[in-house]
Order: sequence, then structure tokens, then C-alpha cells
Amino acid sequence: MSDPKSPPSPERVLDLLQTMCLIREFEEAAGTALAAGHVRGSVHQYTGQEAIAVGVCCHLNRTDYVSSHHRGHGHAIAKGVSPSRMMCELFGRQGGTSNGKGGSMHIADFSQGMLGANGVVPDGVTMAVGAAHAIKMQARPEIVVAFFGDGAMNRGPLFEAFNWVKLFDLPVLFVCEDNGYSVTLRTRDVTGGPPAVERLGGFGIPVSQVNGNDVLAVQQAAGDLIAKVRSGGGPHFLHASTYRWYGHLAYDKGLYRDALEVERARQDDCLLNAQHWLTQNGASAQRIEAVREAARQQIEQAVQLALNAPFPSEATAFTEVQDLGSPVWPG
Ligand SMILES: Cc1ncc(C[n+]2csc(CCOP(=O)(O)OP(=O)(O)O)c2C)c(N)n1
Ligand SMILES: [Mg+2]
Repeated sequence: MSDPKSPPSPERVLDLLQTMCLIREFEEAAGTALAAGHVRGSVHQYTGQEAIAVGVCCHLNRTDYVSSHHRGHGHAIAKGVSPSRMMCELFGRQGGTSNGKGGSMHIADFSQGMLGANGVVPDGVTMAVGAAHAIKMQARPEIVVAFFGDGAMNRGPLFEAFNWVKLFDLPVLFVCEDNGYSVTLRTRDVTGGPPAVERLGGFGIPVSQVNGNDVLAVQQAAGDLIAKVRSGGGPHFLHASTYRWYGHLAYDKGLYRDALEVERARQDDCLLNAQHWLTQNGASAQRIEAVREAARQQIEQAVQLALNAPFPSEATAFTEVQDLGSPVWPG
């Protein structure tokens, strides 16, 4: 966990870049593996949005929790889940986070406080509320971050979550990753009234907005909010604007989007933005390239590990499909 007030040092930004690169490489490899037939089911790539997961999760302790959504790989990596175990999970192999039985949308690792990706919009958020309520009842110091997309802002359970969390002043940071799209629709085209974020005022939950493609801005905004949530300030909400580079899932070519719009978003690449800052603040090109190369190698090794791992045996078909007893709150 970092001190949100301290100005970022190049070393710290290199750390953030390293995690963003890991996520970027993981998502590229996951897309390639899906196309090659190694991955069954779906893969929703987080490419382009890396700064949000990394800028938020850098303030969390291992015992804090995150809940995620269908586009969840980045949150898991930023929270400390092993990319190798995640890759095995995507490939349906032993050694995966659920020994290969969950797949992309069910990556969870309670040992790292990762409550899980979630295919139901926005059920990760309602699970986060339950975790936060347990923390409060047990007078524990942890906090919960609930990540969700702009599409979730038009789903009823999210509003139940806002109400409950505010009613009991639970330690939750809501993070809305607004990439402008819900599957193939522009979210604004299916949103009634003013921008959905304005609805938060009705719940009395403070809202902050940030450029989600700027990891320095995200880590600063999230640091302030997390400090407030952690010190008993009740729920807060961070709206981060961003863009998903690829289609809704890896099969989707995204042809409903304007090519120029996609190109502009790619130029506002959160990795390049961080690299630009680093260059201006004294980091050498070699140092930056070393970070990128290390991420490439780590993910390449993760893919090899997954390819060589055995599939789960028939005898274990009913294990790891539901968590029935492992300790959610350590110690
Ligand atoms: C209850 C429910 N309804 C519909 C869907 C189908 N669905 C999957 S993702 C999604 C919207 C995603 O948009 P957003 O929340 O903005 O996340 P993004 O994909 O942009 O990251 C929908 C409607 C679902 N998964 N769950
Ligand atoms: Mg969206």
C-alpha cells in the first residue's frame, strides 16, 4: 500500500507500468489462445483500460477485497493473482485458480482478496456489498473495491447496492469503468435523463471523476478516496473514463464502432502515457523496454505452463466448482 499524498517517483511509476504491461501481454496472449482454440468460452479483453485496475489496486493490501465483472483479468492481476494460474484457468487446466473449471469469467482467488470476476451484470457489486457488510460486522480494517462497467449503471441491483452501502456506511469504493459501450451499444444511447453518474447524488455518495487512461491521475484520485473509505468515511464512487480497444469479447470485431474513434483511443494509450511521463522524469528508454520485455517473457512462460498442464481428471469434476469452506477472512 502506498501513501497517496506522496508525489510519485519514477521507480513507483515503473512499478505501475510493469503491472499494466503484464495485463496488456496477458490479454494479447488470451486473445491469441482463444483464436487458436486453446481457450473455451469467452474472453473479454481489458486492453486499453489497464491504468484503472493498476491505479486503484496499488493502494490495496492483500487482505482488502476487489470484486470484478466479465472483463476481469486486469483486476485479478493488479490485485496480485498469479498470471500463470490465471492462464491455466483460461486453458481449462489443472493449476488454474479453480483448477480449470471456472474459466475467464470466474477467476477468483480469496488468498489475494480477489472475490471473483462475474458474468452477471452487476452481481460482482452486490457480492462486494456482502463482503463489506461482513467486514463492518466483524469490525475489521479491510475495505472493498467494486469494479463495474458503464452498462451496469442501468441495472437495478446496482441501485440496491448503492442504497445498502450508504444506509450502513460500508467501506466500499465503487469504480465505474466507463468505456462508452455496453456490448454493441453506445451506453449513452440507452441511458435516460442526465448522465447516469449524476444519479449518485440521490444516494448521497460522493463522486469523483478521473481520466482512466492516465495511471498517475487514477492512482492519485483512488488514493484519496481509498484513504477516506479506509478511515470510516463511508462509500465513495470513482468514475473513470476510458475505452476498450477491442470488441466486447475476443470474437467481436467491433464493427459498430467508427474506425477513427478506435484509432484516437489507441493513441491515448495508458501504457504510452505512462512511458511518456517516465521519459520526461528521467527514466531511460532501456529501463522502460526492460519492463516491457520482462512482462512479455512472464506471459510467454505462463502460456507454455498452461499448454503443458494436464486437464483436470474426471475424479475432480465436482471439486472447486463452489467454495464451501475455505476461510474467506484469514486468521
Ligand atoms: C444480467 C445480465 N444481463 C445481460 C448480460 C449480457 N451482458 C454482458 S456484458 C453486458 C454489458 C457490458 O457493458 P459494461 O457494463 O459497460 O461493461 P464493458 O463490457 O463495457 O466492460 C451485458 C449486457 C449479462 N451478462 N448479465
Ligand atoms: Mg462499458
